[in-house]
Amino acid sequence: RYGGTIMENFNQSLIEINNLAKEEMSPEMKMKIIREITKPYARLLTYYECAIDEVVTKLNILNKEYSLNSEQNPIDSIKSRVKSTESIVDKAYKKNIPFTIEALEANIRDIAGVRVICNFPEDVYKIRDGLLNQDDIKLIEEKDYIKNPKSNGYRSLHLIIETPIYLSTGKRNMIVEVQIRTIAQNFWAALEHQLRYKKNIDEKKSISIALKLLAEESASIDTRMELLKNRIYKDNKQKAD
Ligand code: 0O2
Repeated sequence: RYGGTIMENFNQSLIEINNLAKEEMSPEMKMKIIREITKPYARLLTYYECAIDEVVTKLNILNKEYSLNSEQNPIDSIKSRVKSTESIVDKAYKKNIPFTIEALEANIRDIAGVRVICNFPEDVYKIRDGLLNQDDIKLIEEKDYIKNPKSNGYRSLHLIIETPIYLSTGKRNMIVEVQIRTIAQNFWAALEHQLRYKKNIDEKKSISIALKLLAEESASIDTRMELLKNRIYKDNKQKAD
């Protein structure tokens, strides 16, 4: 797909890298992998950026349409990113994925990531349904960490979807990971993510318990806020009728 001698050289260096024993991964080697992988990967990165643009447009349209119907925006904000090459190399190395463009594309499904922050829990599923109802979106996998939170308390709805981008040469299907969660779930996840990278903590166990309790408290706030919102809207609707 990428053709020519660059690809042949690239594949040769990848074979060399793949032949290395795990313990031989030095910082210099990591930099070599990053450099070798960058050229052919740049084209792929652009395709992932295009796929993100497609998905974000779809989400913005849904948000506008839902607000027309109900005077409420289900989406607070949307963030997106293409995974850095360094993170890709780290993930591939950890999961024993060969360092070839084809293998990376087939096995790392969060190279393109879109995070949708919703106001209320029911908005998460509204956005999910609105997105998956579209003809050109194919659901590959769904992980519902809201209905089934992770053992540390993490809550979020993850969708791995396939979406087409239209190039001058034709259609190309791309994989995008969409994480949908509430403001409260996002607040918790962002702080937990920061704390997770703090090494050498003495009270690891009690901190994990505290984080889990905080996740449960914020889930309870989400539920109560949603009940309140539904009361307010019901009240307003009755007055209008
Ligand atoms: P980053 O830097 O956020 O991109 P997979 O991606 O399917 O190979 P996994 O772990 O089975 O790996 O996927 P899963 O469970 O869907 O989680 C993928 C992403 O969800 C993570 O990406 C995080 O963004 C987020 N996530 C999952 N669990 C947690 C958690 O406990 N706390 C927080 N804060 N975020 C979480 P990456 O690749 O870890 O990193």
